[in-house]
Amino acid sequence: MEESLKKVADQFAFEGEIKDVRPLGEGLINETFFVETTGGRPSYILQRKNKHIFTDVPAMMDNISKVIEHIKKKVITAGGDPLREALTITPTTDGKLYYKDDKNEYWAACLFIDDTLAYQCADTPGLAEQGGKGIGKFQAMLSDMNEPLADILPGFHNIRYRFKQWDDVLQRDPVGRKLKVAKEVEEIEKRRDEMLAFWIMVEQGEIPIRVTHNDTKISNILFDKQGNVLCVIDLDTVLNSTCLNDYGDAIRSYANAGLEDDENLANVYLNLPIFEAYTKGYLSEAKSFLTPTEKEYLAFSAKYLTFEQILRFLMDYINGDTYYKIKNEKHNLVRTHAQLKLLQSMEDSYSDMRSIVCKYID
Ligand code: GN1
Ligand code: MG
Repeated sequence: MEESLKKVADQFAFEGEIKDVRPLGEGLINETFFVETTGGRPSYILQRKNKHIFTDVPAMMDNISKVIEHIKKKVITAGGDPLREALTITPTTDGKLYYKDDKNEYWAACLFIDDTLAYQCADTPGLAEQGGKGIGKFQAMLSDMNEPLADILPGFHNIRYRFKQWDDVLQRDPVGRKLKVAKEVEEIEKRRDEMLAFWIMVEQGEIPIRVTHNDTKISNILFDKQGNVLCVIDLDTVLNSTCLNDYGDAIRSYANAGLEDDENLANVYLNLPIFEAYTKGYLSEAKSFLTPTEKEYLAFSAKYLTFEQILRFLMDYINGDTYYKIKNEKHNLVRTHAQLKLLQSMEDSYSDMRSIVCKYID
């Protein structure tokens, strides 16, 4: 184990002696490590938060802590296990929610939940249904949380804000890639009005603002070994936004028959049985609190979030790969193409998607 990592880990109130600290996971933003301790003590997750993206880590950790506290109360009232059905932040030895090191990097830690599984794709409808239940339940537990959260990522799923960034990057074209992606740019532009029209409904209050997760891909849910959903993880992006973001982003991830960055586009399409299973699970928990307008826009939100992700990947490519971690210089372009293929497949299946949602609304 790296000496510098051990030094950081020593700042946290971990039980037992630290035996090893090693890299874990596939996040596109933060650096994540697994902390193993001795003597049958718990393991932990240690993360270096990306301070260029999360510019106010103290406010982010405060949001996470408030959300966790609210969820734990609900779990306890329902007779569940608050250490397994919710994340638990491990503070520093001086009781803080994060540690700032001598290079001004921010670190945070939480308890590792044993005997759990995380997935990169939803192989079976059963798993997708459980994932949908997990997000529906997460939102339901937070539906009476009135305390506002700090807006640590302004405009995160706001397409008006994203188009502002997009117009700026296209105008600057800092690494001269714009002309090479003229066709892809055109795919964004031809959907601009349709996507903005949805966000106007949010701005006008026709779609309510709630407490939401905002990064609901399948790898952000833990399942137990029987395949039941246990708990939602990666709470960095908990914000006040629309529930439709969470549903749409989850469909983008669960119901993609291929990978987010699949190089073989033949693998990528909307898997309707998985879409149906996720929707069934989600609505079994969420239909009691969603408004008729939210229900009406569920299918659209899958297109919206997939579109937004295409825009973000392509914008990062044009901008010279400053946001997402990449494995090679074409990576953001490969991601763009895979997500565009998924969006086209959703557009082809849109009337089926709407009929499926209708089946589970009441
Ligand atoms: C990022 O780092 P990770 O994997 O949790 C991103 C999400 C994207 C996702 C795409 C703060 O999430 O918005 O949907 O990559 N998070 C941030 O896989 O930008
Ligand atoms: Mg995340």
